Amino acid sequence: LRASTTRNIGIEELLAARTTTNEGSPRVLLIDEKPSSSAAIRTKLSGTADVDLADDPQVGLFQAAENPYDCVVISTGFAEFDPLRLCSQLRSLDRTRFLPIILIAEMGEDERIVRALELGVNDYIVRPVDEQELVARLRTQVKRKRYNDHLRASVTQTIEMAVTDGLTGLHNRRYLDSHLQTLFDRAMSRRRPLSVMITDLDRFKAINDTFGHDGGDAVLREFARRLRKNVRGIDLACRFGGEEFVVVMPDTDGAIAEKVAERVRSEIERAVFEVGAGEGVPVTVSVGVATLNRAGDSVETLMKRADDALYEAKNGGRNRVVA
Ligand code: GH3
Ligand code: MG
Ligand code: MG
Ligand code: MG
Repeated sequence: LRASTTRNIGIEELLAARTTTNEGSPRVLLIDEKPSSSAAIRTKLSGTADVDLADDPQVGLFQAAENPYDCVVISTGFAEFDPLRLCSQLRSLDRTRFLPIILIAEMGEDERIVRALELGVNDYIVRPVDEQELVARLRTQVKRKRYNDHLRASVTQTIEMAVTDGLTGLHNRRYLDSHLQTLFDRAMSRRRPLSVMITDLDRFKAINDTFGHDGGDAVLREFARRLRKNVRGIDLACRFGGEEFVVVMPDTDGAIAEKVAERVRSEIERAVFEVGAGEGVPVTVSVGVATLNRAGDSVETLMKRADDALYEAKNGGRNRVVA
């Protein structure tokens, strides 16, 4: 039942990401100082690609970093600038690290070509430039680049899905487990405060019973939205499981954490939650807060204290914060 109502994540999204290939005309940046040469190359590529021209290597470098090109074509023979330096600059910038580079070399420049290939140039062509050869080499590079872009995007997406809760879009428990220790260690070594709060919706079973599982899910999504709105960007908010959420707050002492928790509690109580067509249901939440402030504290003791505080909030009548 859960799987059918939770946002469908997984293989379908991955497949979708892989089949939406970018089929537009390749965008090429030609870096060439000589107008006669650049005009000739441009003509040869005119039916294949949209070509921008940079007649200055440094301007070209900047342009390549700022625009979504599919390939850079560098013509050798700059008067005062080593084209190989341009190649290594392109390879050292994050924005152009994976951008294909094709070098157009003069006949007899074998040594320079070898060095260029060592620097990460993907392919080269020797003058006089044969149009069909240039087009074929360009197409190969663009195809490879686009395929790699898609692989990179789907790997990124897979990683994001693995640490995201599908229902609420918050981080999931796996992400919390892998980051809490890091945040804890950082706070310890910098002698900075660190607080956590655990929230648990009150009488949530009754919401499910009355409005169905989908109604319950709608409440969870809205709860997550209000929670996120009331904590800072650097706070780590996650769905811990079911209707329990955890927020880790770096650089936050107990007094501030309690205020944040109280703000969350009152924002939940303040307005009814929509469940289906125009139906509003009042929701409340109980919150336990704990702060890293004891010698010998660990992630486990900190979480235990927050959990004990939550238990106390429940026992004390719910819809309250215990810090
Ligand atoms: P209280 O916390 O105030 O003691 O009462 P409660 O009714 O909230 O009690 P409990 O924490 O035991 O119940 C949580 C319920 O949340 C049980 C489970 O069916 C429901 N639940 C867990 N995960 C989901 C989910 O993803 N969607 C929906 N709709 N319900 C869920
Ligand atoms: Mg619970
Ligand atoms: Mg419970
Ligand atoms: Mg509950």
